Amino acid sequence: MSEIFKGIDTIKYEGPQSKNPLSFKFYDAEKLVMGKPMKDYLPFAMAWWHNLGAAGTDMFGRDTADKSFGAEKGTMAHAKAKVDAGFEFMQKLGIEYFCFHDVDLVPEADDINETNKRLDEITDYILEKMNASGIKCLWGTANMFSNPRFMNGAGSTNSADVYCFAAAQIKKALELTVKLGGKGYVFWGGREGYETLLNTDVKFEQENIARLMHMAVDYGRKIGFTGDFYIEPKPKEPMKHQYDFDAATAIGFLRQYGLDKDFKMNIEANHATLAGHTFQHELRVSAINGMLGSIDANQGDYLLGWDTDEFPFDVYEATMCMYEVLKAGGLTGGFNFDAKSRRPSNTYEDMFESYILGMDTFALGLIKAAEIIEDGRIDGFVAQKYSSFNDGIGAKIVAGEATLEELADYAHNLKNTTEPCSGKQERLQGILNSILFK
Ligand code: XLS
Ligand code: CA
Ligand code: CA
Repeated sequence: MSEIFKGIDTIKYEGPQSKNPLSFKFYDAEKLVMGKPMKDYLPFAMAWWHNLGAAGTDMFGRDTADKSFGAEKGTMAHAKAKVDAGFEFMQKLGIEYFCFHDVDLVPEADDINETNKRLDEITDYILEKMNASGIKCLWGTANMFSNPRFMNGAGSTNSADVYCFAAAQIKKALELTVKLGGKGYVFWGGREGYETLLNTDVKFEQENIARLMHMAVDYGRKIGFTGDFYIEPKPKEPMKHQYDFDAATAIGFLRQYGLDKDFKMNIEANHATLAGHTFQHELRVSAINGMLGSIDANQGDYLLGWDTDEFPFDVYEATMCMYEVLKAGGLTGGFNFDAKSRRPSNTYEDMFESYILGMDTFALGLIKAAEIIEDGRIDGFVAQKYSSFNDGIGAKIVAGEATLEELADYAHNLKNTTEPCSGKQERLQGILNSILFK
């Protein structure tokens, strides 16, 4: 196997002063942050589909990048060339994980049995590469949205036959995830939703999705999958309305159908903003419900209303993300760059520079989030803000020992309305800036 990314060596940390575009400015794998090496906080993953598959096609134009990696597209030789390219790429960047959909790995055949044979063959090859390199699988998933049969949904389809096809794909993708030692298994419900309620039985569709997820959990546990199942919320696109709208909705669904013990959230930044939330909001909602599992690290564009899947460069967002992750005690999953280089960024060098940008952005976010926590002023302010609940009547409320009558009596005896303290938003934003730009 010959080198694919010729002229691009292993990417090294050179520090923020370096002018070398093919170097890390902030990601220094072994650097200690709050007592632990940076890489322990940041299990980065390569998204097979974007990095090795997406070549720039959009609604208005065809590929701009060459991702044939020297083989004819649509063949098993190409599937293998992608494996070679992917492992060389991850090794040169020091990325320890990858994520995949079934159909990212091999060209899908008309017959599902033939597709599965191809999947067996390619995962044997991937496993060899994993054993030789130490690279691991973060999560696997089944693509149940591209094939025309899923036009009315997979778990939410009207057709029992299509539902069975979805089950067959999940079964195989779970087997592959177990074979590759994946830490997680993702459900992203791209076509689980509706365009109009005129033709949709929402209750029936949601119950059927839950049934499919239960069967997936049962089968996964049976074949030795001990990791987390994830729902990846997204409010829309491709459907007008998707059932896993945001973290709160998905958590409610999981609890309603008794799936909450096996599932966590895979939060994607771009999906958060599509739902009208900040990335941090979705992480916080997941974390306080004990369901912060994994992250799809990308960003959207506030001027565009769709899922642009850009490489993250917004340090504010990355900092607040890492603040949430640190406060939650880390992730059981990792940081999957579900992101693609912009269409005109069409060279091999751009593939590397895109990942360098993403990894540096999260490294900087980690450094700054640790500084916020060590500084203590923001956490200190929040603790102080609620301090009236630390003793007296407040403590009684929190302990669940107060009655409504008692609180009313207490209020009636207060001479004046006491003022809640100032929210000090501007001061806190100033602190954030002073930590970010010191
Ligand atoms: C699409 C999703 C998808 C999931 C995995 O918007 O981000 O790529 O991450 O199916
Ligand atoms: Ca996306
Ligand atoms: Ca995603």
